[in-house]
Amino acid sequence: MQIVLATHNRGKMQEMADILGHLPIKLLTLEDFPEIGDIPEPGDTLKENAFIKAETVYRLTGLPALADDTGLEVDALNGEPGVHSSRYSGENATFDDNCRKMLSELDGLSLTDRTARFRTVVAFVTADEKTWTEGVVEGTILDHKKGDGGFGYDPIFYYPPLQKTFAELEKVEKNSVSHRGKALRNFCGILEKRININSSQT
Ligand code: ITT
Repeated sequence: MQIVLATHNRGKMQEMADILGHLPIKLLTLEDFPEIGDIPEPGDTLKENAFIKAETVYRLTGLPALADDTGLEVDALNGEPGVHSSRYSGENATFDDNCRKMLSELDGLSLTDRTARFRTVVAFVTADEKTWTEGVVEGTILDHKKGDGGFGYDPIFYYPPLQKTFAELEKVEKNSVSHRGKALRNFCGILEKRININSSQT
């Protein structure tokens, strides 16, 4: 079985490949399909956007497609930027632009008022199946950047149980506790059942 990871974000792509690496499937990425450009994400929810990405890639490749849509929900900002996380500081925002805007929006707030969570929805689309799972991790937005691993908002997302930001964690450590790790392990359960059913029918 082959699955296309429907993302242009290299950080995500790497994490998804690491988390799914033990499964007996061949993982392809959008780098194998350079003709597929940016996929618009007009949905109002992570689930809608995850399905838009997975369905688009399934339609264009004819292969099972797995997409991830992720948002950072900050309580002091009423859950924003959420589904708008990638363009938080503007259309062509870099990760650094978005972190800076977040730090400036929360300027002056104490640590206890800076609670937030990452939420990931992964959507999987094949010829005969559409399924999705979710993963959430709770943390706090620091008042400065710390660490140089990961991507996106990782340098400002502090994870209290390990007393580090996500950018200070080893890759394996981040995947073991992250929103994406949780969503994809839930998905692995579904996929393993599917693989077992198919192999018992042959
Ligand atoms: P694709 O749509 O091609 O998958 P994207 O970067 O646009 O890539 P999202 O819309 O899901 O993906 O991401 C929303 C934003 O949240 C984006 O800026 C990401 O870098 C950031 N983000 C996603 N996962 C993250 C993580 O694990 N750690 C830190 N930031 C993350």
